[in-house]
Amino acid sequence: MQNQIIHFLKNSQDYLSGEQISRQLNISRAAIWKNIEELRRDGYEISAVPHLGYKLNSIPDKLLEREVLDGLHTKTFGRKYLYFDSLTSTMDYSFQLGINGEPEGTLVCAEKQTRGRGRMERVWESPKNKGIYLSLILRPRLSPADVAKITLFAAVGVCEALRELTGLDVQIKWPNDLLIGGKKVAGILTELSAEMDCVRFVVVGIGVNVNNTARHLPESATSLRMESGHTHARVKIVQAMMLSLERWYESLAVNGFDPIIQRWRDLSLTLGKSVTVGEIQGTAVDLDEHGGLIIRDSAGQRIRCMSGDVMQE
Ligand code: BT5
Repeated sequence: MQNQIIHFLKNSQDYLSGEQISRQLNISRAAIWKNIEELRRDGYEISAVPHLGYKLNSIPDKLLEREVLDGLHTKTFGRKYLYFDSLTSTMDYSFQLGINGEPEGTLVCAEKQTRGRGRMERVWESPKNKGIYLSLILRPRLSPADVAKITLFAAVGVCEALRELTGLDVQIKWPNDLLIGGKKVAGILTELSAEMDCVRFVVVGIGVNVNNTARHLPESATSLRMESGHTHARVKIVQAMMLSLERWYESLAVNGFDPIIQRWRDLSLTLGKSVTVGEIQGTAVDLDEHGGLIIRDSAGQRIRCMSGDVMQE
């Protein structure tokens, strides 16, 4: 009912009388009032003037389910949406959902994380209402050895969505960083539950710095706001990321991994650069068919890395 009331109010330039709403939705004036109160508690600013009715003045800057689903053009990704004011980490919550059999495409989102994490239990700064912190459950038909592909697929999907929506030059640093001007704007974390030869489910965690200021970020990081000079609607970014991810995921099932690798190469900040990954030093020359990074060392040998932190020029 609240969704319908908000829908009416959004589509009305002027005041909408209680009588109009009541007639269209077939509910009492008292019920309208009760729902309006609940919407206000969610943060919608709605003015009520006697004899005129209701008017929507502002929508809260929150990733509420009704806002994310309104304008989400996916088939499955994000259609089941679980929203929290605060979680320790969207990864922990989603992993439990995965174990409980939650379907592919289920999306978990939190306004802040108290123990947001990166790889190897590193901290992911997750200040309230500033960034996007979400986890998506997938059930790909992949062997555990191929799970690096999921990180690359997600990097391509998120990178494209951010580029299209903001016009900023977002690039991918192997394997899981998205950078603008050499600073990290988003990170991806892939965790899986698997048996010997098949993946049960994967949780793809995505953190994007959207409206953060430098005060809320490590020095090596940036945000969409810091790069563009203005704030961004986080709801639109979640919607665009889900659509882009779903398209690339469908492509992965139908066309295999090659189109993703090709797109990854275009968006890559790593290929062609001098890099160091652990003990290995050389030039990053390509990705292999499993998503590993191929480095050519000074002796001309091609070495494959499947994980690690890349230090690059
Ligand atoms: C990542 O790890 O880049 C993966 C980050 C994934 C975060 C999402 S948020 C939703 C979901 N729930 C979670 O708990 N996690 C996922 P890694 O490559 O290990 O990078 C971590 C490093 O990035 C840290 O050690 C810091 O140096 C830096 N860092 C921390 N917070 C950052 C931020 N907000 N922006 C940019 N860099 C950050």
